Amino acid sequence: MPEPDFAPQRLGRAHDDTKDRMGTVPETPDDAVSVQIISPEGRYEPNAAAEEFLPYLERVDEDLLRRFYRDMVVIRRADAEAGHLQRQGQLALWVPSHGQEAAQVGSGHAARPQDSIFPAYREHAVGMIRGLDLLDIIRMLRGLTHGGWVPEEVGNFHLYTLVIGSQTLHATGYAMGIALDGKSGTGSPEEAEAALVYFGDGATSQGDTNEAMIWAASYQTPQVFFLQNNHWAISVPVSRQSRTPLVDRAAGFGLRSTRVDGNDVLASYAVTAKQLDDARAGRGPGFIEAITYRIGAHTTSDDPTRYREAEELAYWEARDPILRYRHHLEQRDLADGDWFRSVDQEAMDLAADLRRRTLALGTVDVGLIFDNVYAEDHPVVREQKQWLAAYEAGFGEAR
Ligand SMILES: Cc1ncc(C[n+]2csc(CCOP(=O)(O)OP(=O)(O)O)c2C)c(N)n1
Ligand SMILES: [Mg+2]
Repeated sequence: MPEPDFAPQRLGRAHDDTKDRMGTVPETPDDAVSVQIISPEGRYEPNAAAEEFLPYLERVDEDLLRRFYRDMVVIRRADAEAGHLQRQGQLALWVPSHGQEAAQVGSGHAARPQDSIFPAYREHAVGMIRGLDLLDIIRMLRGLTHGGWVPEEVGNFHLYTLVIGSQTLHATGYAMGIALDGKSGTGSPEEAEAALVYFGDGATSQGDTNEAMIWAASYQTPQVFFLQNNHWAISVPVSRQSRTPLVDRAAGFGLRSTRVDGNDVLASYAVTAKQLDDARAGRGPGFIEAITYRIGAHTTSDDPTRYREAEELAYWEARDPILRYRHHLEQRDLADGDWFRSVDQEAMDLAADLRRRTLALGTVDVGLIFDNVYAEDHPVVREQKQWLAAYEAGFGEAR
């Protein structure tokens, strides 16, 4: 069968808006194989690359198999609700995770409670799995808090990092600390610690990310780099970012690497579980490239119709990770219509609760951005604060 036009690594070329000015993006040779356990139709059909990861599925009981589905549905609904709230003026920004649920839910569940997770800004599902109240993300994107949450209180899920790739350095530094404290490389995997860091295809072009991988390899840190290749860095396609499949770069750093079908929740789980256990056991850092797709806009400030084709979107919508996994549960007789309906209801209830609590959050005290500039009163800052107060007052009560 000929390779489809929208196969991984071929994406975006037609609408790369830098093409005319910067030269045509050359073909990226791509013979890297992705670990796949569930077929696109939902059948249990592990490919040869999946073999070494299958024992890790023995940890997944039927409840967890259903939980994967529940988490994907709930987060998709919550994500949509937050997008609506932004459109209704309740949030300054929202960062959609639609399409990336399997990559996040599989890997998020593979981490152990003692592990530390370093997200970028799109990992809402991982945060939820670690115990984060999604309202904390909303509070941040409403401008009510600069940070968001206390990692130790939410399963060591660290703060969202908008500076692309910088969380990879935080994770590597943290993982060096784990090693220096003797909390990895010894004892059982049930107790040893590791760090798991999420980043995007665009982040692989950042100096920070490359430095983090070099340090990780140099000091054999107990950590896993989890790259979600969603094919776009805002409007720049992944084909512009690399002449080789991104997974192939890992070997150059000396990292154990695996490419996984990121829309296959079981594969995402199994690959991450093995990589994390290897890291904990002192076998050094690992690298996972999860092939997935950003179905939505980059953020609510972005309009993807300006730079990508409808056909490309349709190709990936037909490979929806949730529908695929639903077929899988049905084929294994693990869930019936009532159960699927109860999950939909739970997702709707959670979204309604998020909306209710968002509307009760109150407004930002804009004066704070001035008060926190200097320790003491400053005439220019005072003048700016007064100007803004007068401007705001100009909107009257309607505001
Ligand atoms: C250091 C830095 N440079 C540029 C930006 C602007 N920026 C925000 S998101 C983004 C694209 C990131 O793409 P990717 O790493 O693939 O992650 P994705 O958004 O696709 O999840 C850019 C360039 C930034 N936030 N930080
Ligand atoms: Mg990306």
